[in-house]
Amino acid sequence: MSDRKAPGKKLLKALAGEMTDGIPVWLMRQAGRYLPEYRKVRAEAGSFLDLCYTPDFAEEVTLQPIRRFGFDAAILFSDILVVPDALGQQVAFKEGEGPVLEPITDLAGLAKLSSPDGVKGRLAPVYETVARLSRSLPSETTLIGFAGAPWTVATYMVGGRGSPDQAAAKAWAYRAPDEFQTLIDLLVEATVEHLSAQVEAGAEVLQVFDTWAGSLPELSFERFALQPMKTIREKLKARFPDVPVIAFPRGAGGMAERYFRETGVTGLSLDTGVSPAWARDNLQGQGCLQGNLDPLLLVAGGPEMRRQALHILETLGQGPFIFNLGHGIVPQTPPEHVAELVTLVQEWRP
Ligand code: 1CP
Repeated sequence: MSDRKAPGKKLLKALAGEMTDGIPVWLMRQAGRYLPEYRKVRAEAGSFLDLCYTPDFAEEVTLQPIRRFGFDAAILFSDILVVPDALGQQVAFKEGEGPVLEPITDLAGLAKLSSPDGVKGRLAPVYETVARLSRSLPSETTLIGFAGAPWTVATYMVGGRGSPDQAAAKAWAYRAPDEFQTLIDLLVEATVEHLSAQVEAGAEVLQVFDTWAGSLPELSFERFALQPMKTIREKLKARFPDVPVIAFPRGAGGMAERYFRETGVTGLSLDTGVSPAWARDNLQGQGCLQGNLDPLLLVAGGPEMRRQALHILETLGQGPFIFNLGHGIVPQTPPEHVAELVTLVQEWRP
């Protein structure tokens, strides 16, 4: 494990429920196409997966936004779909199309996947990137490892690509819930292995992205979003009692309070639709919150971006809080707007 755990790191303090001098800030998808220096390395790497699996390149693009903006955290450059890739499902990232996988829609498809124990071996280059980052990051910067939540990863594995309604995964989950549960259970195991290996390589905080949690109706949300996160959290806690876990159950809405309490995660990342005052009154007592500026305000910049960022800071900045977006940075974002936002957050005091 890393020896970089300087007690003074602002992001770790906020996750420990402590007040910090200034609110820590990082942004989901802070490495990516909106940065010219990313596009350069991306072109050199060839395919997106080659970028993820080449430690020289992956380390470099993780560090780029830290150099430019001085964020309090660096998030490992990788993708949630390296897990299905490591399980032996065909994954490709097609230019202008996003991820394309060979869909798995039944038990016969599941039977072709390899065991979750093998994930650690096949993703060795990813952990090598984590180990390098843990040496190369500035001492005040926290290193975040991550994975997709089982439901969100399953939507890509079953649908074969991103979809607006997750219809393919829902079709299976509703037609044969116990069969679909087999896939979720496999992903719980693989996710715990993948996250554990990142901690062993030096990750100090883990974030689990459940991008499509909000499309599930209550009973399915309990079974396929809340329960798996609770199990992942328990298993990680048994192995690494001090490593904080942040969950991002995007679109959880009225389920957010139960989700935060019952999963036992350290921090909850709020999507753009959550009212900051509601979150302060109903969630912040349970732990650290993170969020939730609309990424499109960051595209627009100007007075409206500043006004809405201040609204979030003034409402949530009295408790343990990490400033972030409500979803990832989009490619058309001007880097100057990011610089302006970071300065605004860094200078803000209650
Ligand atoms: O250069 C490119 O063309 C690739 C674009 C890209 C990038 C920059 C993809 C393809 N993945 C990533 C990196 C990435 N993905 C990170 C690490 C870096 C960072 O945050 O700075 C992380 C944490 C992710 C997580 C991820 N991938 C999620 C969950 C979070 C979210 O944004 O909702 C999801 C759903 C994915 C799948 C994925 N990977 C890439 C794309 C275009 C997509 C979305 C596909 C869709 O539209 O459904």
